[in-house]
Amino acid sequence: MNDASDYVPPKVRTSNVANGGRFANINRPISGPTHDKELPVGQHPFQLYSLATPNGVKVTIMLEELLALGRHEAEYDAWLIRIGDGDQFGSGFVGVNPNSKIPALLDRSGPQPIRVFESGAILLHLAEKFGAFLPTEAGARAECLSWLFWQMGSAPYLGGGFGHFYAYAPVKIEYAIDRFAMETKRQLDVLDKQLARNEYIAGNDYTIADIAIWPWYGALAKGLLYEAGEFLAVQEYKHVQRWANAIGERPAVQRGRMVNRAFGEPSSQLRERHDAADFETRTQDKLEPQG
Ligand SMILES: N[C@@H](CCC(=O)N[C@@H](CS)C(=O)NCC(=O)O)C(=O)O
Repeated sequence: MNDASDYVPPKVRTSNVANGGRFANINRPISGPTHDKELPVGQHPFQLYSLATPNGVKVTIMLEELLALGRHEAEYDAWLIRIGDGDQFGSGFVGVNPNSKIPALLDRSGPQPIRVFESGAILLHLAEKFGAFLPTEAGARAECLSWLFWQMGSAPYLGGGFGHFYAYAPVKIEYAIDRFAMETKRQLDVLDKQLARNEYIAGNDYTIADIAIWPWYGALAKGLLYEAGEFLAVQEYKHVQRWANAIGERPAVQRGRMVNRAFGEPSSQLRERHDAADFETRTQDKLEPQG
């Protein structure tokens, strides 16, 4: 280990000194709104407030998959929440998600609006509402939900643990990187063994388990997360590679990845989505053509 430290935690944490890490400007130890700001509301039954991070993309993929099935009642307005600018601490957003994290959904399809936060809860809410991407037979349903909740429990090790210390922390701490890289590789191995025996995560069918896991572990396997493909030797996970490629080719997945995206190639950014035609007409390259 190359990073012995003389830091001794005090009895009570009181420090509010910025630690220089990425996101240090938005992290704080209390919850609740920092400012008054109503959320916009469009004309569709579902109002999504999000950003195209892996957690956000789960929901836009789900909505695009439902629309691809011909379920027009799944039409949605997707509003951009810039977490780097603190939009998640506006009073309207906190009303939809008291935890101030994207994605947050307002289901206005019934007599009273229903708020749903936590990406796993949103996937389950939509799957149950539309009777899609969630098996009904008890065993298959339990398998699907087990993998959905596996993802919800595992991703913080990948993102908050490995990704944070490998890519974002202002210092490289060997102990932390090694501890979370080991866990991330173990998770990839869990998935690889599961996908050696099954076409999709939960069996023969494409489900919300795939929709939840692909934006994290599929992206990781394709070297799109934290520039860590070589470090984690992701090519070794052959079955994860096969599955990641197959899911990535789905048109609804390709559309879902673009929604609320405010980074990357301008043609890949559909910052707000209010209509299916927006994919053709309102990507950033069309809204702000260069030169
Ligand atoms: N468990 C939550 C995690 C959501 C989450 O961590 N969202 C991040 C972006 S991926 C966020 O909004 N961060 C803003 C912040 O921490 O202030 C879920 O799956 O919905």
